[in-house]
Amino acid sequence: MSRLVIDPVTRIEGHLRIEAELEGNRVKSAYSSGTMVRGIEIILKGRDPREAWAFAQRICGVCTTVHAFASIRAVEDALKIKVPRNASLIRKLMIGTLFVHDHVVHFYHLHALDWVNPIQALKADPVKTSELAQKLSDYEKSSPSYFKEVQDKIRQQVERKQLGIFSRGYWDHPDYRLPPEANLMAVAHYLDALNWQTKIVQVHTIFGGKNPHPNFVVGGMACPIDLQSDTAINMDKLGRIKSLIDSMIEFVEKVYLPDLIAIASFYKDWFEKGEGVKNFLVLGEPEGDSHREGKFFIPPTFIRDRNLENYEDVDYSKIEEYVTHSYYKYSVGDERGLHPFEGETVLHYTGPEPPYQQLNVEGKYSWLKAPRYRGLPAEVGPLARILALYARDEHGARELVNSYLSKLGLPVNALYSTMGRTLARGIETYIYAHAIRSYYDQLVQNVKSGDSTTFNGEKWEPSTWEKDAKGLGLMEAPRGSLSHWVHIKDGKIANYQAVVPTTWNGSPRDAKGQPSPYEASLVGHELVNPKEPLEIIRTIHSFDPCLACAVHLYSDTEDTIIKIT
Ligand code: NFE
Ligand code: MG
Repeated sequence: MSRLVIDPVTRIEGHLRIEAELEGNRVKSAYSSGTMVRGIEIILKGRDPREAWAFAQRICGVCTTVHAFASIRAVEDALKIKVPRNASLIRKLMIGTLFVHDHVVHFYHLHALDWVNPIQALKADPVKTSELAQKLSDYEKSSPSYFKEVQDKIRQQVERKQLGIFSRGYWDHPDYRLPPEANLMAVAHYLDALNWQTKIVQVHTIFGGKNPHPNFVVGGMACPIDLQSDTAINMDKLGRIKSLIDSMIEFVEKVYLPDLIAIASFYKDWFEKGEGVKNFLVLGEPEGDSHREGKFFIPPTFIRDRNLENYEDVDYSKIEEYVTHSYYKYSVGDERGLHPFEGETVLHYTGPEPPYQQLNVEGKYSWLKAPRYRGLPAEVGPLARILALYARDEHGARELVNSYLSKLGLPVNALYSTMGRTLARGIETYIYAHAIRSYYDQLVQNVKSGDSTTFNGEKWEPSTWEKDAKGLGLMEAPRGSLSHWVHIKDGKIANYQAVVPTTWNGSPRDAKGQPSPYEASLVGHELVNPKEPLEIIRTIHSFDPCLACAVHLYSDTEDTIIKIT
């Protein structure tokens, strides 16, 4: 038995270490460790809840906006504030844009090079590449000269031995299977997507002033609508939004999804590997802004042991976080889980002195807590959401899944895998891209009917608030279910907890020793060459890790950071 260490895992956000025990070249067990601590939850304590979003948003710069929305929704829930319809629709437009942006960036810039080899693109014939691209879709950039230009760019980099963004890949690994033309097409789209993504975030800059970290406000949106004004949201700006939405739909339909299917067709065995924990959880994306209205764009759903027929509704009181194998200490002992409203965050580092060779996986080994639902580990994210929509037959998910899987000649069970996760993310992007168009139409209709309110100041004054209030803010973020839990007392934040997608998926083991989705998904992987553990990277990347989201507290002086009672 030998121990393989990957630290840091790259092309993710934050600091992730994977240790795997190998028997020969086969992964027998795996451990996932967040190796960085930061400080946000503690900073919120004692602050005005109306400004919490601005701090919470800084938890992460990748899923920019989601922590702001979860925070705003938690505070609005606690203070029972109703959001004007325009503001709700604008938020939905921004959330949808984030999904399309984030998933496309993940596919090309964080995940594609696990399957695509840019060096082999040099052997491609640009004419044949153009033919291939035109067979897959009628995207306008598909001429032989376009692909030749991209190829010349890569050749220059290789000849100067300055690979830049493509440096340090495992380019000699034998399991890169695409023909040269497919490699060239995918690399061209990698570069194209880099440009495209800078444009579509304008949806955020128009409504929120900037990106990352747009401006928001509890109770509505900070952008005024006035069709006669030059500076407010007017017809000009709405027209710009419309063309950005068209560009998103075009890119998803003509570039992202065709590339995804083309690449996946060479890696069909990856629809049988990397399955994870068999339980899937969606805490829910409200149709408006409050989960209390009971209407959901993505309904709260728990799927136990892959049982799609008997999916379950979600009981939010059944969420608990464990610290048995995490660098924290609970007053009730480290074997028990705590609900986020009763959560404690007391740092307790018992790991080896860095730099170290190996984690002590029998004891504590990660800065991530271990959230569990009804005591079970559960995968959150695009695959969980697509399974929930498939089970409930909503948003056309069944037809979409069946049609993409049938192109590949695969059954529904193929979703429970590394490539299945990647496909689910693509299908979800399609659903969100089309939803944005409908939110846009609703917004324009509402504005044209004479309603221009984005903020009405309802309950802005702390004197109107209840003395003691608790709120839950739900937000399906690109990587999965995000929940913010706030306790407001006498106008100030008494306690704040965020339970985050990457914490669900990338946690360490819990009190029962149950592995997390990351840990379970690696077992059984056969490595061609343990010195280049591409197989592990493929599966870990399929979850799209973000460790900054998952660990977000810090103290260098105090032992006790935050205690929620
Ligand atoms: Ni930092 Fe995040 C998303 C959130 S993942 S990217 O999506 O919330 O833990
Ligand atoms: Mg937390």
